[in-house]
Amino acid sequence: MKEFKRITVTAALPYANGPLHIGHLSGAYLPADIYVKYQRLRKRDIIFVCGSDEHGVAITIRAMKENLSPQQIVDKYHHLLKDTFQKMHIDFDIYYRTSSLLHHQTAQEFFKKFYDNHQLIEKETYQYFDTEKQIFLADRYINGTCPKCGYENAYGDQCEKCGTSLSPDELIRPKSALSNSVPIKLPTKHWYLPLNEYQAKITQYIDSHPEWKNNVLGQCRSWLNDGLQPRAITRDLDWGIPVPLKDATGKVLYVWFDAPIGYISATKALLPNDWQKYWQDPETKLIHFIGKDNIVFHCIIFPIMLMAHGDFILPDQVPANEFLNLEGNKISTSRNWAVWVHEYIHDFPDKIDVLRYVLTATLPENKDNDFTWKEFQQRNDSELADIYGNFVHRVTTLLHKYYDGHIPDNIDLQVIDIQALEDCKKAVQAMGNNIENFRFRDALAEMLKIARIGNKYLMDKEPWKTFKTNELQTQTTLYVAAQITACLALASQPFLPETYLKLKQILNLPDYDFQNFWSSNNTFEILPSHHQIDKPFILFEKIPDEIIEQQIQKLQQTPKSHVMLKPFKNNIAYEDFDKVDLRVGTITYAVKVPKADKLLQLTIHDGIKERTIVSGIAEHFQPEELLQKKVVFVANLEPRKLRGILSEGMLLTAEDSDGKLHLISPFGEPNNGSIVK
Ligand code: B3M
Ligand code: ZN
Repeated sequence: MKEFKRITVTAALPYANGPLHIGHLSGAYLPADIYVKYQRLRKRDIIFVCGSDEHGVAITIRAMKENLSPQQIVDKYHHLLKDTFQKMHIDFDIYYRTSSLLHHQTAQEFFKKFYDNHQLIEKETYQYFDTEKQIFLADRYINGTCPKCGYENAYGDQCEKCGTSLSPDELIRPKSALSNSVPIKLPTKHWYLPLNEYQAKITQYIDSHPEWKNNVLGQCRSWLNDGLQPRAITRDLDWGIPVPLKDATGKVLYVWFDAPIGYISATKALLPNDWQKYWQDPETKLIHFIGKDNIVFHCIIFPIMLMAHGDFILPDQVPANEFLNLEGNKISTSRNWAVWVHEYIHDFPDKIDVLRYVLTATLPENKDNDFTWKEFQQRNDSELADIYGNFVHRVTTLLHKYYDGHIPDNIDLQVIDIQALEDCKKAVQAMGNNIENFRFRDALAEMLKIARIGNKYLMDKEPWKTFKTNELQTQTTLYVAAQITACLALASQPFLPETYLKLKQILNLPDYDFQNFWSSNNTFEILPSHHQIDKPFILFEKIPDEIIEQQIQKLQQTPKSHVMLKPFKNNIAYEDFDKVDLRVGTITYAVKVPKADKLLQLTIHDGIKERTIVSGIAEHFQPEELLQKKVVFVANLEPRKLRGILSEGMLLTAEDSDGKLHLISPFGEPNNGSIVK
């Protein structure tokens, strides 16, 4: 393997349009963090950069949905993301943002260099244009019928029903998602990066990395086999980095053009005078940690951008993970089928390491994997509490019981003792080797193996028995057991940062050079004889069934928060709308429907008489607060019985993105019975 002087590690820039879920952590951030923490222990020259991806349609759609400006959206989520990473101890050297001036300049410089060197193709094409809103429509903003499955609300880039990726031209009966109008085609000019010109070079580059993961190579080869095409690197959008040319008003850089450059901008912000070393020196190893949906961008398109620029090194490794599912189903932001990391932190503030542990143990390294709350509990109880915690607790309490918390002498070292230490050392080395090769699950298993070795060693030597018969041996046993505990503490650092700190306190851990595990000597001493340790405490509590049940329930009755904007319905004739008799009324009485959590029985004065309406709003309003409120209701719905009560109409409500209902009330004071149209 080639030796490198330094390492640049990036983790995919998350879109600042929503919170992190466990799939994000296990796809990219956790493995990256373990890798970096380990390399820092080995004293390698390494930087770890990340930041929020704040451009693109993902942001503008979220902004529309939350009724905020794109800037407000990225501000809100950037801070949430940053805070969540910090609390999970994902220790970036910098967490930057692509809305920063420095990044805008860096991305524009790339574009300008390509443009000035005539490396771009300028092309006019016909694109859908919304005449009402007066803008060109991004693919996501066009709805229509899917040509494959007939689903009526497919997007211009993908049908969510059958999963086919589409282009807007393939949609049947396209319409604008912004105004619902039928878009027209207008010519617009864009700049393309001729990926096809790099086909040979990039194929050679991919071929020079047979050590990459199979899932990564597979995707790259299939793309290359299809043949590369010129790709537009600009868009008509009012949010993003302006194209730095005179005749380009209203045009911005395509988000996938600017986002990977964000890694470079982040490095510039971190090391204003030294950043080139980490991006341009061939003795630097560049590693991108990403999820599988980003493979092509990092293995083909970004490397082509770097080649085209000419001053940069290319990624040396792209250890992309597959997907993490949740309780047997795909994680879905729009259906809120997810474990949100900030909510986990809120619910389990003292179990940060437990989540890190379980996610690492179940990383989708080679194929999709499943997270279940039961497995979470089981791994916590039987691995962290029973194996890891139990070992540490036994050793530290015995040291206090027999030796007042001092590390005893080791005069009686025998083969079995030395063997235990050697085994631990081998486990640490295997752990390191696995991390270097991006096998984090195996690495974690080696860490736990140290605790297993320790437990077995104690069982074999039974110091609680020898204490009465052979005290010298007990001393040696506990000396060795203390070294194993300290070794476990050190090996835990990349995986379990909080547990490491606790152990550091309990063991009163002196500075120890982790590098010593790689030196020739087979045994090791971390805690010298006579060293005094602190009082032990429990590292991992078992998790009661109720807590797990609560999480499973929360998932199942999850409010529809973080939903995507629902697609607009198809057009209807005016006559159809006119059939609906909407009226103003006043609520004169409200009471909960017995044994129905969701229903309120309302009496509404409709201008002529009082009528009863049963409405599913009981979880959102107290009956009292509704009294004398003016509302809008459907007056001519076929009456129907709900829970034995005849309901004569329907109240109008608006459901927001968090699933909360709001009443629709008239502005002003129209009479009861006033027609709404
Ligand atoms: N924000 C896509 C994603 O979050 C994108 C990654 C950018 S990495 C340069 O999946
Ligand atoms: Zn479809």
